[in-house]
Amino acid sequence: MKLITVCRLCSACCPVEVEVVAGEFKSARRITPFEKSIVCPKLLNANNIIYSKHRLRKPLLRKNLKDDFKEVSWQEALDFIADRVEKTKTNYATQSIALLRGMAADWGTPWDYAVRLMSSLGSPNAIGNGSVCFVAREIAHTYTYGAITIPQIKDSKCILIWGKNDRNTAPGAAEAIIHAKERGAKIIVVDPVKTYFAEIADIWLRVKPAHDGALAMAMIKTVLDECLYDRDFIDKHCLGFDALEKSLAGLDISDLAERTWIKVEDIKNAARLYSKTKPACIIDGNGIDMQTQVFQTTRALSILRALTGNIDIEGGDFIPQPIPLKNIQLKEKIASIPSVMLDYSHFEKFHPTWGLHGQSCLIDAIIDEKPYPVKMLFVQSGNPAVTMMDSKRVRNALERLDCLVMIDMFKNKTSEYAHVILPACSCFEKTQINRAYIRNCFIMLQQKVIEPLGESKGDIEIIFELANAFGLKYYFPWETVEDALNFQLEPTGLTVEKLKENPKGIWYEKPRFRKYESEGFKTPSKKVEIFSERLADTDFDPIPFINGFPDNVISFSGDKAYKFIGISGERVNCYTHTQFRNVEELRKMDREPFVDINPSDAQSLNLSNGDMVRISTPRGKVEMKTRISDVISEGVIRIGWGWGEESNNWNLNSLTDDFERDPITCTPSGRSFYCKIEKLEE
Ligand SMILES: Nc1nc2c(c(=O)[nH]1)N[C@H]1C(S)=C(S)[C@@H](COP(=O)(O)OP(=O)(O)OC[C@H]3O[C@@H](n4cnc5c(=O)[nH]c(N)nc54)[C@H](O)[C@@H]3O)O[C@H]1N2
Ligand SMILES: Nc1nc2c(c(=O)[nH]1)N[C@H]1C(S)=C(S)[C@@H](COP(=O)(O)OP(=O)(O)OC[C@H]3O[C@@H](n4cnc5c(=O)[nH]c(N)nc54)[C@H](O)[C@@H]3O)O[C@H]1N2
Ligand code: SF4
Ligand SMILES: [Mo]
Repeated sequence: MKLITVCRLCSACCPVEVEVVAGEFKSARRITPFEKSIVCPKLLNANNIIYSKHRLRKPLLRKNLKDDFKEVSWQEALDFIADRVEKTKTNYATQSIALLRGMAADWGTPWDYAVRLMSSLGSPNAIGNGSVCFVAREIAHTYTYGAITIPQIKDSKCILIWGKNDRNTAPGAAEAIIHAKERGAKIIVVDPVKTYFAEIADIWLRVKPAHDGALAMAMIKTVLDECLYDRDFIDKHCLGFDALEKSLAGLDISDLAERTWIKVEDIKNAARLYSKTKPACIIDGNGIDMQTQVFQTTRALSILRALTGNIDIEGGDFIPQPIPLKNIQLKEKIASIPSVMLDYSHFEKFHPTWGLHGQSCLIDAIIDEKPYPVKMLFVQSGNPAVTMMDSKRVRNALERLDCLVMIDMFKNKTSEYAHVILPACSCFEKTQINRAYIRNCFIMLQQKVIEPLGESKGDIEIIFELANAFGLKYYFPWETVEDALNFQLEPTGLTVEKLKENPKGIWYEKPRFRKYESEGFKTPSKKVEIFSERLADTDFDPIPFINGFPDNVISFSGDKAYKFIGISGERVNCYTHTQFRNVEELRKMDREPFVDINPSDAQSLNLSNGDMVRISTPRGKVEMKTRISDVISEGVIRIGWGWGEESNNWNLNSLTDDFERDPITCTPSGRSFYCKIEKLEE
């Protein structure tokens, strides 16, 4: 039997066709509208992931961290958790119970139920990891023109790829870029690394890591100096153009260029190509996330889109038309309780259902007990002991908890600090609606194609079980997950049944371009806010970098012993972050992590390919083999990402810092930090 569903083995959320025989997952392939399709090794090995011998099939419990886990019944696990919840409520407060979400369970409907559980329990602390992922960027887009835009890649004539590596991380988007390029679209890449698209780009700007803000402002300055902007769009729909002009007057483009390691002429050429080729879109990515200036950098890119009139047009950057699902998060119940993120007020307000993604604040609250202690934590679909910045600090925090409950398909490094692990099933064993399919007008169901393995359950169902155990059934009246999804779908007139009848997805409404002409933008002024009153009112730069350009490479108080810029390694096709290295077939494709180093640096350090090196910062160290190549420039090393699950010696986040953060999005830098490199003798 062939069934269509959504793959959620990574956040690309590809539509896939699955072959199921006698209830067993056999194989799957991506569905793509493009003639040149990309094969995904994770999907090819989905059966090896689903039926892995390491999959958790029953709940695991231990009352003390020094004991071994024992398999127990769901009832026993839930009773234990409910008892710990009661104790935490009695000894502390409901807000001392928090939930930390990684990305794997998705930010669509599964996130809604997780937040609802915390709200009904009385805690505002449902915390996601989006401050180091795209949510940080989403705030900046939203503050500029009301929503995070969607690049209309396939119809674009000029694609500016800024810190995104779609060839490895989002095959559908990569196919669209290739499709557009074959039809004559120009490609500009901004990346310190020679990626697949950098190699085939018309212009590649090899930016100094974490200096994208200065580069974006230099491009904006060129657009203004050379009158390359769309005067009509600016006059009618933008606020603060004059203020921008004024703030740029004193900027010297050669000074900006020097900061970014790029020649003035190359910056100007890129700005000219982008603004003269219409329509153009910008694909911004994780390369600017995980930077301590992600907010203002993204604001600058958003302003570049607006100046050139590329917003909400065919082939430009589309303002999405979200599917109007019912908001079930019950946040009104906890509105009066401050969250652990109280110092980041813009985060709380920017979106009705996104919620809070400042995971670093959770660690602060556990360690410093400010604004109050957090004592009990649920970790759903995440591996914070490895994926959060400054692992030592994170582990120190996890160790202090009275109780840690995990919801996961596998044991991972974070499990070392867990009392209970509830077995989650894979994406192919559960039904949900992912954010990728509600954030815009095309909706598609991730439908269950096989039954859950052993006693594992879907993430939403697990939330129902927990709610029941905590006496919160009143807030979770649904008999099944599908009933709950139907309740959320009510305002749309759609049902799960209808989505199943249309497994390839439904256009809820047709995309409407230039919506701003009749509706304005979803900002307080209804205009594109080049100048933001909201930021000015709270003493943040109302125009990006009006008060200068901080050096975003974490310098650990400027200690000169650390002179290389370390950046976070490639996301290889065969893994998702720390996942899947326990799948032998995938491991064969990529056995171990490397430190990429430029030939001239290798020569001066007397390093040959394969030599072991130690990389250190004041936070910690890693030891890996060197790989000499020009994928990175002199003075920069790229350190394998996601391997901390295999060995503490390979954990990139032992090196990173969690104290310097973006003042608006709470983002620490997992991307760029000064470090030391030493050759290890055999
Ligand atoms: N230095 C540095 N740090 C980084 C990054 C980086 O590039 N460099 N990347 C950052 C980014 S963008 C992100 S999103 C985070 C990722 O951080 P995490 O979300 O913590 O990353 P994963 O390693 O993917 O861990 C996911 C966990 O979820 C489990 N899982 C998988 N599917 C499911 C499911 O359906 N349900 C449940 N309950 N569990 C499931 C997996 O077994 C795994 O244990 O890391 C961030 N940290
Ligand atoms: N195979 C696979 N796919 C994935 C994931 C995975 O782990 N594995 N994770 C998923 C998740 S959660 C996310 S968030 C996405 C992320 O997907 P992407 O946004 O593509 O993220 P990355 O590949 O980490 O980084 C993008 C590019 O930024 C560049 N970069 C690094 N530092 C800088 C900088 O300072 N400036 C600029 N301009 N560029 C820089 C990197 O060299 C890289 O080419 O991928 C998703 N897809
Ligand atoms: S890229 Fe691969 S793993 Fe990620 S969603 Fe698509 S098919 Fe699944
Ligand atoms: Mo992410």
